[in-house]
Amino acid sequence: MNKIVLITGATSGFGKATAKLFAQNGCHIIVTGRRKDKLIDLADKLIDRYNVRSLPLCFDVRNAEETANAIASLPESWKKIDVLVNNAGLASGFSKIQDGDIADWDKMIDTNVKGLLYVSRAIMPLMIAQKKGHIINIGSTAAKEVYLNGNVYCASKHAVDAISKAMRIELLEHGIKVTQINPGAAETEFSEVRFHGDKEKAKKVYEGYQPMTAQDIASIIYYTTTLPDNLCINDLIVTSLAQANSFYIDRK
Ligand code: NDP
Ligand code: 8X3
Repeated sequence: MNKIVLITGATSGFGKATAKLFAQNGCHIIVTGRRKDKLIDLADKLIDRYNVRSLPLCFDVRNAEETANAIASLPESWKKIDVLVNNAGLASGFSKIQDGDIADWDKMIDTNVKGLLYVSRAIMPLMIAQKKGHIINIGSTAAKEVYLNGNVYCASKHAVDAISKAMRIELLEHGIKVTQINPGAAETEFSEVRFHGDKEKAKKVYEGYQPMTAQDIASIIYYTTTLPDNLCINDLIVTSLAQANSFYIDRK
């Protein structure tokens, strides 16, 4: 495939699995995240296993300046980004608004909404200059529905939904594809982060049914990049067979 792909949040979960799958298919990968050791380790593995180029780029998407500087620091050959996967994100906390922790809200809004914007703001001009590109925003079923205690996380993902729609309109004349993928429950570090490291609570989220895996989501992300140039999957919801939506999971 030989494309250059930049993936945010590649140290874990969907991002890591996506980096591996694109590399397996011959793409060159810029892996980003905050955990430098994991980024370096992943980039080394991609190079060794798949014989592709890979560049670790460590930055916190919540920091506008750090993000802009990191993208600007890319060597010119790496700036020809074909695919941007805006995946970095998190849920933090699970309580009603009246009981909510404001630090959790800031974290989610700063990462899921502002971080996605900062990364996109830095990369969209590069794609526009190339007159091609594909932006894949990771939404959620929480971008489409609101569930009890999901409030600010759902709001942040609804914002991603609006941003994807805006990008699609504004990038139309530049021939740049914008895809939003909205997964339901998938077992990654996501729930552990949401429950602030409480592994027991995190495990319960996935009990009694078969949740999706990071590899499942990676295969869907990859698939959307394999369509002919004139086709774009705009918006896609994907859940495990046991999940109907945010409210109904068939737990045995
Ligand atoms: P993980 O917790 O496994 O991975 C999250 C990734 O985001 C990590 O690589 C983390 O890297 C990165 N990240 C978080 N905060 C920042 C930050 N401030 N700056 C840079 N990178 C950051 O979760 P998932 O793989 O499950 O989640 C990926 C995306 O998918 C998120 O947007 C999430 O909201 C969404 N999603 C997840 C679902 C699920 O059930 N798992 C379902 C629907 C959507 P690091 O810590 O190294 O910075
Ligand atoms: C992650 C899925 O149901 O926890 O976005 O919101 S859910």
